[in-house]
Amino acid sequence: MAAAENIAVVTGAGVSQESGIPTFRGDGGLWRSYDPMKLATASAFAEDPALVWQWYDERRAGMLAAEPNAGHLAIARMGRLRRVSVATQNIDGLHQRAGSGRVLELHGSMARIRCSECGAFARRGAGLPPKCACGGVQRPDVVWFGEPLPARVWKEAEREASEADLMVVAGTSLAVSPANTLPARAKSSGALLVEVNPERTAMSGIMDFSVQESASAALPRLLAALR
Ligand code: BJW
Ligand code: ZN
Repeated sequence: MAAAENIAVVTGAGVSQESGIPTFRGDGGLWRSYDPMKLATASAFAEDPALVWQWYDERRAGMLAAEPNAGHLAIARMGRLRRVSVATQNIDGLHQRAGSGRVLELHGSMARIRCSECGAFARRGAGLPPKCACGGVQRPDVVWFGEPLPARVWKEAEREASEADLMVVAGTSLAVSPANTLPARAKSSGALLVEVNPERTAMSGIMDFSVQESASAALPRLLAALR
């Protein structure tokens, strides 16, 4: 690991769990009595945009109140020792707030809002659901099931995975594609794969090392190993 020059980090909801942000799957994976897997879809939004907005409003409040944890900070510090990219599935902005420079937001950001009709990025309009100046309904600039990832961001993430000599996969169940194809891509280009997750995942089998610990415990130790 210490010999690695290019490090591609891939993260998911688990890295923010210790900042108090609930993960999608597993414990605490329900919002009121709704299944987030059903809310994070374009069809849920089309059916009941106000409900989906309430979910995002609550989560945004939690994300703004949260602070980066020792895991986010360790990843940011890796960026001072090596060339590091962070492809995150999270929309919470905590990697950037921790100081990571090259963050690829695969599933968008809760900080941006765009119109579902004309595509304009704007401040949040009035009402629930909020409306754009064109009269269209505004939506969070995030990626729901069935929607493509932002093309440029995805291309960059693929390139980083192919060029990495070490990939660190932290806090993701790797249940969602295409983000979950990045480890196999890195491995086929010769990267060492290290997973940080208290649980085994669908892809623990292809990892060179599975560190079964929380992000805030394991990532500072990986940082120390690079020093
Ligand atoms: C800790 C920890 C600690 C806990 N420390 N670890 C069949 C039908 C329909 C679609 C599909 C299908 N089969 C495949 C698909 C494609 C689909 C998909 O993958 N579905 C699967 C569920 C089956 N994917 C898509 O639709 C994607 N788009 C796509 O494929 O487009 C193709 C296309 C091309 C051209 C035109 C049109 C389309 C889009 C996926 C978008 C996912 N969106 C969400 C919401 C984002 C916005 C938001 O946040 O609200 O992304 S869903 C949700 O899952 C969110 C997450 O980013 C994503 C991944 O979850 P993540 O981060 O892995 O979290 P968890 O909760 O699953 O795991 C947490 C982990 O942390 C666990 O393992 C814990 O153990 C661990 N943990 N505490 C470290 N302290
Ligand atoms: Zn509009």
